[in-house]
Amino acid sequence: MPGIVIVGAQWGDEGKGKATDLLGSRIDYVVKFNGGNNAGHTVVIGDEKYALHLLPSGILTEGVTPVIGNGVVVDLEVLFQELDALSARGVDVSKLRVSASAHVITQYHRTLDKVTERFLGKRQIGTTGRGIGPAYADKINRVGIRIQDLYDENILRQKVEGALDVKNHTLVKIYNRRAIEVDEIVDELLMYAERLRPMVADTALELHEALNAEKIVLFEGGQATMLDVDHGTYPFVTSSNATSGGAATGSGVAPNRIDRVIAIVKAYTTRVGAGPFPTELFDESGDYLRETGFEFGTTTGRERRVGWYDAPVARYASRINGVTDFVLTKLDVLDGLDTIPVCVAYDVDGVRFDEMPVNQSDFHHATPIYEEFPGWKQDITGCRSFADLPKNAQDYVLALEKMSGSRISAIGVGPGRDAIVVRH
Ligand code: 2SA
Ligand code: GDP
Ligand code: MG
Repeated sequence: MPGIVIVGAQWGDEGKGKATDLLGSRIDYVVKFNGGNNAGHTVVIGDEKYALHLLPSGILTEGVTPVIGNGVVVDLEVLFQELDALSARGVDVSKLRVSASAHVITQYHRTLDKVTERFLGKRQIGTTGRGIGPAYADKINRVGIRIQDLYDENILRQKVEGALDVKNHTLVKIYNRRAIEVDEIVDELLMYAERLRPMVADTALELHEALNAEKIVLFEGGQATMLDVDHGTYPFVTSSNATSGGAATGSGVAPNRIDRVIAIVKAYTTRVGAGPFPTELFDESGDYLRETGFEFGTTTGRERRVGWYDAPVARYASRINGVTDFVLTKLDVLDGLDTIPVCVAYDVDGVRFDEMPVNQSDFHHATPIYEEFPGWKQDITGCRSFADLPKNAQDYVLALEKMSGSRISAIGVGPGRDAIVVRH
């Protein structure tokens, strides 16, 4: 099984970073295929806590070659900050490969992200403000700057001129901001070019050759299924394909080379930013989940919205991604609860929906239909096998598995690297 994809099944922060790190010892390459430094993956190794944004989590495992694929948008300042910070902590970052076809995020993307959000007022998406959407918009508009452009100053200048043409007009006339100088951007990008040069590669070719040589390649998805620009809760989504299909387009590896799709799903649900969230809680159960699960953004520190497990969302993720295995995380967070409601279907204006409604307004009106499960009221953080888990916790997992459409192969019982129950 040389090609493995990891994706988030819900709205992100399911614990993908930890799952990637766990598989790390068996893999040769970890590829980030979408998003940029909007991601926030926390990995806890012993007493050390690492928060990764732009770099793939696999960088923490010795011997693994981390790859930033063509589908990623790269903020070079952030890239070098993260590399320096990891180096200073003794992590070997020398193997990093960066696709020559990945796009860069520049100052004007960050500015546009922030001013557009302010301009949207009540219709705000709640972006991370990292310039992700505007960088992908440029890519699709064919005015993006790619890593390879940094190595021909003439071309770079022409492309930056092209990119700023309409943007300066918008910045000055609509947003009342100053125009951005071409030189400012060219100089900023060229400043990083030489340091970056040895990492720049035809990563699609390198991965193809690696797979031919029977190497194991892990594709690490950023954000999650419900934030996917095509399959998520549009327009309240990120601007890339966070589902398993994105692993192919965002890396240049063909879909038929992908053998396993692992989706990470939390034992409850969280969401950051705006958009529909049927099982959202506004009461003390919500406070309990947020505090016990420490649900605050890894990138922005924002408080995450919290709610109960939503089985139609998990089933949808299973179908859209072709999930072969689920990793259920944060089961331990439910330890203190008397009963645990699970959303099994939705009521939309009197009509029952067992599957995710395709129409946005139906999903906005969806009220969860709950089934209640008894809690186990016991600390499970020390459990290391399925049989160690209390009966009620086992039943909860088995019920979720039945409703969610794919096998639950592993269960997270704490933040640490070893706090996991693997089901054989
Ligand atoms: P953007 O910045 O354009 O990608 O924002 C668009 C939407 O995507 C959501 N989004 C995220 N949701 C959860 N986690 C993310 N990463 C960080 C983390 C978030 C943080 O791991 O904690 O620190 O705030 C992430 N990145 C993007 C975002 O909330 C918008 O709804
Ligand atoms: P990602 O974006 O999917 O990589 O997830 P984040 O790192 O943003 O958020 C997941 C958080 O949950 C991190 O702080 C992890 O350390 C933590 N975590 C992961 N798995 C578990 C688990 O099974 N139990 C508990 N209590 N925490 C976990
Ligand atoms: Mg995260």
